[in-house]
Amino acid sequence: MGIAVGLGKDSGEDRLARQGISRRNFMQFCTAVAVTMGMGPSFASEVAAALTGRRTSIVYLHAAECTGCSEALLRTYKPFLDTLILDTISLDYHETIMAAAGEAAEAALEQAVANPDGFVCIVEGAIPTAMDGKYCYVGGHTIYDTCKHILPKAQAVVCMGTCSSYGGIQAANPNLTGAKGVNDCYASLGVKAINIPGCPPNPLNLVGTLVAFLQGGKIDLDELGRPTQFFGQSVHTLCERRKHFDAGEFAPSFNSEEARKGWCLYDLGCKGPQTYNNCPKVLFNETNWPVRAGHPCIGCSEPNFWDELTPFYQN
Ligand code: FSX
Ligand code: SF4
Ligand code: F3S
Repeated sequence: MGIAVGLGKDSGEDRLARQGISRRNFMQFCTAVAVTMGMGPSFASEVAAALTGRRTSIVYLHAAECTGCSEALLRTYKPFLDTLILDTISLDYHETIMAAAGEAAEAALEQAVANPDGFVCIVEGAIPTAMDGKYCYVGGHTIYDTCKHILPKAQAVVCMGTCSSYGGIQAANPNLTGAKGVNDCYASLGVKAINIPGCPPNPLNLVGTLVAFLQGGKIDLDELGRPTQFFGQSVHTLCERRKHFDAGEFAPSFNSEEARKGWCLYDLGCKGPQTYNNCPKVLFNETNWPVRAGHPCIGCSEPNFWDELTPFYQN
């Protein structure tokens, strides 16, 4: 299977080859993205074309968070997702992984935002709004102000994780910092962020969203701002333990033979029926997902799950 575009000088494929990513591995990854997007494997060549075409400038901002979202993005078992991301997009500003620091980092941000070809802004973490946003300063500015200036200029804003999407744990009761999600904070400025919730979110949902953006198609969002192609079905609908739920077979404890045999974890607190995400289909690191590993879904991609879906466990 060939890569349709970007084969000129310093093409995406050249850049990947320099990083030791074979075409075979790359196409395997593109197939995983295609399947995540709900398309057949033949769509992989279009994913490859999108990822190896023009390098889109990305400004990646960190607000109030645990950085687990970036960890999920960079700690994939296939060695190449981080390389792929860094080499197929132009990650012009990312506070946790860029080499620049201090004034050089500030200059990198200004330069990226002034890019005449535009930029996509990814936000990770909630926006503290109490006390004029003083709970989160980066480079001498509150993240509230930084986002206020930058997000309206972006071609697209993507929220990576539940915190930037809806506030996450920072917004949990009593929410002393007044933490909010991006759309809650900036909708009045015309910002309409695409939300990729999950704590952490699945990196393939982010890559799939970027591919859809690069292809220029319309991204259908649900009423919570989530792309329906990734968040249109409940965890419960996609769950491999579902046949046991339907048969009334519920594991009595985490350590039971029934839990090991794959019986449903509903009686142990599983929130799969209230949670919309594609974890059972996409898996993390193409390896596993919470319920298969014997852990109930805690609803980590739903707004207010820390307050509304607790206690996470019943026993
Ligand atoms: Fe939130 Fe991301 Fe959870 Fe953590 O930064 S979605 S606390 S995994 O890392 O923002
Ligand atoms: Fe639904 Fe959870 Fe049972 Fe799976 S384990 S079938 S998601 S209740
Ligand atoms: Fe989160 Fe539930 Fe998936 S806890 S990772 S949405 S299985």
